[in-house]
Amino acid sequence: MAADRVRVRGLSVHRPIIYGNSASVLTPKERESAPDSHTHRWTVAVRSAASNPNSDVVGGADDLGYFIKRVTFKLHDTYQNSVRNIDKPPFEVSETGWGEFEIAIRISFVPEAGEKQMTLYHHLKLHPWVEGEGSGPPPLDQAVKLGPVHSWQYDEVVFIDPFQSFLNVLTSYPPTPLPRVSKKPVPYNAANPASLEASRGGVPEFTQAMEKEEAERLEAAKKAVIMEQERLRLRLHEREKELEVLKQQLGEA
Ligand code: SLL
Repeated sequence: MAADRVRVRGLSVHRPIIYGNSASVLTPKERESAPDSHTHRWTVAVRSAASNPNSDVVGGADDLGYFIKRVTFKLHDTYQNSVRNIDKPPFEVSETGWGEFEIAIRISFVPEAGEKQMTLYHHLKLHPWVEGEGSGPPPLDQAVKLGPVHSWQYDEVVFIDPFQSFLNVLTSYPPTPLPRVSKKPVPYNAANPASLEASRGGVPEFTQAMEKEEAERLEAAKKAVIMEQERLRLRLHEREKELEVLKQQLGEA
């Protein structure tokens, strides 16, 4: 085996990413050139989690091309060429449309990584969050005032026991650190109407605090799953006992 195909055991290297979308209502002028039913312009993307401090873009401070070879976005079948392969950064697709749908995002890694593809799912979000369930999205004229909608998810690509050669690549591209504290504490679903400052140009940021919150959410979800499992196990047990009793009764009848 070539020396560089040796795995460095016991080591894992992670790279923070975000995936999701931003969306805004088409201006009257844009609507003239867009297909009739289209109401929104949107961009779905996979980016580095850290944002460029001098830009409004969510995430994307680092170019991920050193470990991502291709990102495939599978759009709704109502789109022409619904499978979009993006082979270089920025790994994103911009479109116009009228509806929300689930987008499968497949990340293929550079061959040196020796990693399998990874698939993420994102629900394209066009409409601002509104208070109260079942109230539906606000009308477009209101949505315009709320500003762009952002729906982003933080994640980490983890390379476990990386090849020595790939580890060298990874270490030569250290990720831009996430800010310790948010300069402008704006929730990342910046379209939350409760946070109007978000729509006045605040840029949602991913911070170490948010990373921690995400870990806590995962931990809580894990606990909930275990409890649910236990509950179902008990119920199954009870039903099995009931079944036994019924079988016996049948036998006696
Ligand atoms: C819905 N399940 O019914 C969703 C589907 C599809 C959205 C949404 C563009 C289509 C085109 C478009 O917005 N598709 O280009 O004609 O709400």
